[in-house]
Amino acid sequence: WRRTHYSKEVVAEMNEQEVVLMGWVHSIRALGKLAFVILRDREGTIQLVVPKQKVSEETFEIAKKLGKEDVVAVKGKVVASEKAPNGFEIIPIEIRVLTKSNAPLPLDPAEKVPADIDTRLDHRFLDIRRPKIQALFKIRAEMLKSVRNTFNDNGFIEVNTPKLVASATEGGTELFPISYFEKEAFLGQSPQLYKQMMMAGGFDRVFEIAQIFRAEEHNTRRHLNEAVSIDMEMSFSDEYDAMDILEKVVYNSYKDIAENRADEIETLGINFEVPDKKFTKLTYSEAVDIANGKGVELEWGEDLSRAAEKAVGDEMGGLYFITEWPTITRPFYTMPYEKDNKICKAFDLMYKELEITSGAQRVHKYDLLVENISKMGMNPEGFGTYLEAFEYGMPPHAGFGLGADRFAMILGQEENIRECVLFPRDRQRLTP
Ligand code: ATP
Ligand code: AMO
Repeated sequence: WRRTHYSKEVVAEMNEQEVVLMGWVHSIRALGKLAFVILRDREGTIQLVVPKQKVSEETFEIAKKLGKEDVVAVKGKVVASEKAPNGFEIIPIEIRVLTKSNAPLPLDPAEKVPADIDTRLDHRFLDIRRPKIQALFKIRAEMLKSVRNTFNDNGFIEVNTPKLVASATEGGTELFPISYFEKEAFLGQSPQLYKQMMMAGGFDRVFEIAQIFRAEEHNTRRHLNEAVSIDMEMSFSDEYDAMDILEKVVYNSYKDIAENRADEIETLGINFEVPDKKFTKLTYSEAVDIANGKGVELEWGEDLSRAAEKAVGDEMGGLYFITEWPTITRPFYTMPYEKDNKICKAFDLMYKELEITSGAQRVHKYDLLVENISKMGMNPEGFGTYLEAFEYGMPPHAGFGLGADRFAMILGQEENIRECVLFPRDRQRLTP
C-alpha cells in the first residue's frame, strides 16, 4: 500500500472515493456494534467510523482491539454524511496494524492538558506528536527557509565554519573546553572570526546557520547551552547596511509564515501580526533615559540589566533597535565612532525585553584591533591566524548574529526557549 492522502487532504467532495491513510491511533471509542477511531498524521486528524454490519468481521475485530498510538494503514471509502463533523466519514475496507504501541503511555499526545515541561522533554518524541508542537516546529522551519531565501536573494553565499576551535571570541568565560588529542580545544561560541576572515577572502557577503555553544551557568527561559545562530557578514558596509538586511530577514519571515502557515497559526491560537518593514531605532543613551525614568538605576556605560531591558521593552513594545552602545560594553572587534570613541557602531535588535540579535560594523584596521584585544585583557598572539587576515587587505565590513531559537520563540509567542528547540541543552539536560 502507498498512502494516497494526508488527513487534511480528504474532503466531502471525494464521496465514494477509495483512500489509503497512514498514521497513529489518536483515540478509540468502541460501542457494541460501532467503533469510532480518530487517526492522526502529520497534517491533522480524521475520523473512521466502523459499523459492524457494514464492514467485514475481521475489520471490525481489528478496529475494536486498536490501542492508543498503534501505527496503522487504513484503506477506506469516503462517505459524505451531514452528521459527521467535516461533512464526511471514512468507512474502512481494510485496517492493517503496522506496529502496536505499549500501554500505558508515558505521555498521551491526545491529552488536552499537557504534562509538565520536564516530562514532555524526557519523552520528546511523544510530545512532538501533539498538533501544537508540530505547528511550532513547522513555523520554525518556515522561518529558516525564509531566512535562507532572503540571504540568497540579496547576494549572500552560505558557508560552513568549524565548531571545534582553539580560542574564544565573545569573552573568555563562556567556553566549553574539550580534549582534542594532545591539545586543549573548545566548542565554538560564535563563527565571528571565521565570517570576518571570509571578508578578507573576498566573498563579500556570507551567511551561516549553525550551532553555537555557550557555557552559560545561569538557567533562564531565554538561554541554552547549545543554540542555533543565524550569522551574516557583509563587506564595504556599515552597521546601517547590516540593520537593513536584518529588517528584510525578519520582516520576510513574518510575511512568509503569515502566507504559508495559516493553519499552524490557527492551531497555536495566536494573534500573528506582520510588523512594519522598518523598525524603530533607539540609541543606548535614550534607552538609559527610559530606564532611569521608570525608576531603574543604571549608569551610562553599564550593560542593560534585566530590569532596564524590561523597562525599555514595556515602553517600546514589538521590534526595535538599540544603537550607539558604549564601546566598553561590546566585544573587541566592534568599530568605535571616529568622532567619539567612547561609543561604537554596534546594535541590538530587541523584541520587547528580549534581545534577539547583536551586530556591528567591525574594526578592519590591524593596529586598532591589536590594541583593542590587549585593552580587553587578552593576548593578541592567541589570535594569530585571525589577525593575519587584517594585514593583507581587509575591506570595511559589518554583520550580525540572530538567535534562531529566540526568533522562533517570538514567532510562536512562547515564553520558554525550550519549547522551540527539539532537544534543548541546558545545565540540567543532556538527554535525550
Ligand atoms: P548576549 O547574547 O549579548 O549575552 P543575552 O540576551 O543573552 O545577551 P545577557 O547579556 O546574558 O543577555 O544578559 C543580559 C542582562 O541580564 C545582563 O545584565 C545579565 O547580567 C542579566 N542576566 C542574565 N541572566 C540572568 C539571570 N539568570 N538572572 C538575572 N539576570 C540575568
Ligand atoms: P551574541 O553573543 O549577542 O553576539 O549572540 C547573538 C545572538 O545569539 C543568541 N544567543 C543565544 N540564544 C540562546 N541561548 C544562548 N545562550 C544564546 N547566546 C546567544 C541571541 C543573541 O542575540 N558574534 C556576535 C554576533 C555578531 O556581532 O555578528 C555574537 O555572538 O539571540
